[in-house]
Amino acid sequence: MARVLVVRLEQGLVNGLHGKYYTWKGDSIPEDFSSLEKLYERIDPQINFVWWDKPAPNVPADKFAVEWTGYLRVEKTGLYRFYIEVDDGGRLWIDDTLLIDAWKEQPPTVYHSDIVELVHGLHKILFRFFNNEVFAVVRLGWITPDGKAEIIPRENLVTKKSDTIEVRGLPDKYKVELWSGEPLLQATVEKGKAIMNASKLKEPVDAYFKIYDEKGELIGESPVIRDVWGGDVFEITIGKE
Ligand SMILES: [Ca+2]
Repeated sequence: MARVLVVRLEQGLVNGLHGKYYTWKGDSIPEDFSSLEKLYERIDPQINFVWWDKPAPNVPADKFAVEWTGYLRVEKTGLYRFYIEVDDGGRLWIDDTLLIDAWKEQPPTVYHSDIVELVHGLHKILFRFFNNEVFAVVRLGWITPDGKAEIIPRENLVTKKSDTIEVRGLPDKYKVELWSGEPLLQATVEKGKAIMNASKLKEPVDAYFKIYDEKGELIGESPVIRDVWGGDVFEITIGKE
C-alpha cells in the first residue's frame, strides 16, 4: 500500500460555543426554540455579556433568545459546580442533564447547580437564555475542583466551525473514507476536492482516511488524526510504497 501523508490546513475544532440568536413574537416567554425565528449565528468565545442594546447585528434588544451549544473540555476529573447570572432567564444542560432551571423574567440573579462529578474529556453543553426587555445579562461560570470560581475560559469551551470536512490534493474520481473502527464518512473527489458531510459527527473523533483510486482499489490509509471534526480541511499526498 502507498504511504498517505496528511496535513491539516484548517482546524474545525474551535474554542467557544456556537451561539444562535433568535427573536419571538407575543407576550409569553419562549419555551420551544424550534418555533423561534433565527436571526444570527456566531462563535462566542465565552458567555459573559451585559447588553444595553442589540446583542448581535440584526437582533433586537427586546424579545431575543440565545441557544449556545458545544462541549466543555474538562482537564481534571473531579467535582464541579456551575453557575449562571441571568437577566432574564436561563437553563443549563450538561451531558443532556438539566442542571440549572431559571426560566423566568427577573433582574440579574445568580444560580448555582448541584455538585456534579465530571471525568476528563469532553462534555456536551446546552445553554439557553432569553431577554424579554432591555437590559440583559448572561454569564456562564464554574467552580473547579480546586475551588476557583470563574467564567468558563474559552480554552475549556469547544465547538465545530462547520458541518463539512474537505480533503484536497487527490486526483478526481478518487474516493476518500473517514474511519474510526468503522466507516464514518465518505466522498468522491471532484474538481480537486472531496467534501464530506460531517453533520453526523456530534463530537471530535480520532480517525484516519482510506483512499481508493478511480477503479475503487484501496491504495492506502493515513495515520490516525486526533480530534477530526466539522470544518477541518486536509491536504493528502500519496507517497511511494
Ligand atoms: Ca431584561
